[in-house]
Amino acid sequence: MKSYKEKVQRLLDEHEALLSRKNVPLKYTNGICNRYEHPILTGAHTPVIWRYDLNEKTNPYLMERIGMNAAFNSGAMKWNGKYLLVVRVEGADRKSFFAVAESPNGIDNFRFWDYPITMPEDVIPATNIYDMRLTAHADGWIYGVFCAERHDENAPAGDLSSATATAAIARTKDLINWERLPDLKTKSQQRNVVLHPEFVDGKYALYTRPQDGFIDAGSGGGIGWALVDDMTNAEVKEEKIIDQRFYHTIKEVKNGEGPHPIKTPKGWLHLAHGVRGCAAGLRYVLYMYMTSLEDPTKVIASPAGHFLAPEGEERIGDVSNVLFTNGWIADEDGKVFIYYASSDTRMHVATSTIDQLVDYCMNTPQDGLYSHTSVDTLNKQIRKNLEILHGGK
Ligand code: M1P
Repeated sequence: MKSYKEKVQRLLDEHEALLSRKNVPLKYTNGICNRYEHPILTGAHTPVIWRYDLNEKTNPYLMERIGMNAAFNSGAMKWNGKYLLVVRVEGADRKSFFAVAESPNGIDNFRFWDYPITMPEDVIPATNIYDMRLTAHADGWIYGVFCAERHDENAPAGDLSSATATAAIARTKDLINWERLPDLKTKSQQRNVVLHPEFVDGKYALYTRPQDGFIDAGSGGGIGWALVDDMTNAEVKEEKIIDQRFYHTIKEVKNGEGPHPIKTPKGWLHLAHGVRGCAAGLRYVLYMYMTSLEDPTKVIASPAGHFLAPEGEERIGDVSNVLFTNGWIADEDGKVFIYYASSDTRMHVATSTIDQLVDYCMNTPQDGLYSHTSVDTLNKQIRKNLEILHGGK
């Protein structure tokens, strides 16, 4: 019979084994990026001290008192040489909150800081907050822009599902103490709002995702662009759609900017999610595009189709058939760590380089939007390859 102390030690040891598990790249790669063997974070990675009351008197059965359901949709940044994620942790009570996890190498050994982030509330408290995009802005602040969800007060009596989505804004210098700024003022509901890292024409620039309803983009949708004067009282006065939705593509139903774009000598490199509907429900995949350095609203590269789609266990979870991203880190040597979540359940990493991703964007054929244009594109490549293999015979 194990003593209480021994049982606690066993919990801690098992948790440590999970946290320190080595992560290795999968052998198969499509030349664009590498996936890894294990998820980097799950609900089980959250600290034992969050989930268990370790006092024998108040928890004699050593039960999990506060369940942690999932760890997903994480913002990312390099901070004091460490790879940092601001994770969307979801408790068993379905509430999401933010918590920082850090890793020495970006691919394994992610460990949560002892305390989650205590995010100050806005004037009207949000029921749920999630999906933070981090931006270390040229103005010296680190901004976190995230979704604040509230029950729709105009919903008919008894409708406890209708909600509203607003872009919430907070800023920090140390990722511990956050100053909450007023939510973004805008005509429509908003999710997936992302702050561009540089001033544009002396203003702050936001990627937006106007939407008619909480889930439906409706007549809205597309990735928008808006300039705002002041982040302490941010208001979208004009919004221009820079990346449209199209019929019968991976972003037919809706799309949304992922993390803020990475600046490269050839243009801004963007990672986003696209959504389409099917009999099984919504399918979320990741895609890329590039915009011009001179005019960040001008799309200069738009490879067809998805960059990453759910595979294997990624397909299954609380909201199946979903990949979502809101964080990536570009190292000085050009290595890129792409942090993505699968099925609203767990976090993964894939690695690539700026050169590979720019090549992917610039040289992957665009979507011609018709079956016959896809066949034309394919035929061109086949002809060129036959020439190489058989010298034109
Ligand atoms: O459940 C999939 C995703 O759905 C929403 O994203 P979007 O509005 O872009 O479709 C968000 O709730 C997101 O957190 C979630 O992962």
